[in-house]
Amino acid sequence: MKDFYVSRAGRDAALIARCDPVVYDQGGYVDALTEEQLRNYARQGFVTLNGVFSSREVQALCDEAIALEHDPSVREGEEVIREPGSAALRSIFRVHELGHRLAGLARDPRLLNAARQILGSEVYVHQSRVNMKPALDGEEFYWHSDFETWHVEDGMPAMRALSCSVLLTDNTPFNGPLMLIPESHQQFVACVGETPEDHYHASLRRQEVGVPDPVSLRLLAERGGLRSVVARAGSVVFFDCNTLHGSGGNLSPWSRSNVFVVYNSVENRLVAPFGGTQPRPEHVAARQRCEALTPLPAAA
Ligand code: 6CS
Ligand code: FE
Repeated sequence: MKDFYVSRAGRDAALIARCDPVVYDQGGYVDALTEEQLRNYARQGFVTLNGVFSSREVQALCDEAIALEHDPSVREGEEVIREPGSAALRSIFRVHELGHRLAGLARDPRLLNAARQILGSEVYVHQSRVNMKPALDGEEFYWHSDFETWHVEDGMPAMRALSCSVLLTDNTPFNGPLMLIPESHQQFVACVGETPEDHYHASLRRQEVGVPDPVSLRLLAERGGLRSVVARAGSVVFFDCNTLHGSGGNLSPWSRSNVFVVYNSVENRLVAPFGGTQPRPEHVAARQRCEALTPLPAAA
């Protein structure tokens, strides 16, 4: 399969123009987002919807995430990633299979139908996680394109996937809110460096390989600016697999917890990693369990 997005191939950094649509089938596959929301998503590479989930729904999801965080069998499992500078929990992966309410969230029509509309097909969960960003301890997620990793290390062929971040706590200017570079989804930043074997053990704690070079970052930030998603719990951010994003450390005394569900098109299932390394495990990149999801009935 031709590789349109060569990265980490021992060459200099480069910007490669995206050759995949952003919104497939002009959003005609299913009705979910408004015309304006779709336009915003296509133009800037993300869209924020405020007040999607009620405080009762958010509280129930929070309770489940906290229960997972304190569950001894989960804490010892491979799905748990700890902070680089402490033993505090940074992320729990595969939460859509570990938690009942989180499983329902992945099939909630408010999320799933938007993903089906944008990706123009049926979809499955490529990856899910809760990023806990604990109070005073949660370190940054450096700037990156998820697609660069999912293409090179997971074998995701095309840019036909998106992340849906549901805010479980208020995201404030002080607790490390998600930051994005508008319009950066239109350029693939080819990264320098080689991928170490089993790279995910390090990269999920602190990513240093497969991150954009400062010149490319500056160029794309000068073109599109920087946007920080400061929003209330219950808000949702949909962002394209190739939109550059990151988040700062949490210096506030309150944790910032967001759950991420990554939807991939069933037309874009993983092949052999384009970087030539061993495929990453199932809890980080689904290969076995990738049947199309059916939306749950809308909440009454
Ligand atoms: O490697 C990955 O799949 C993960 N890394 C980052 C920094 N974002 C996406 C994903 O959680
Ligand atoms: Fe990411």
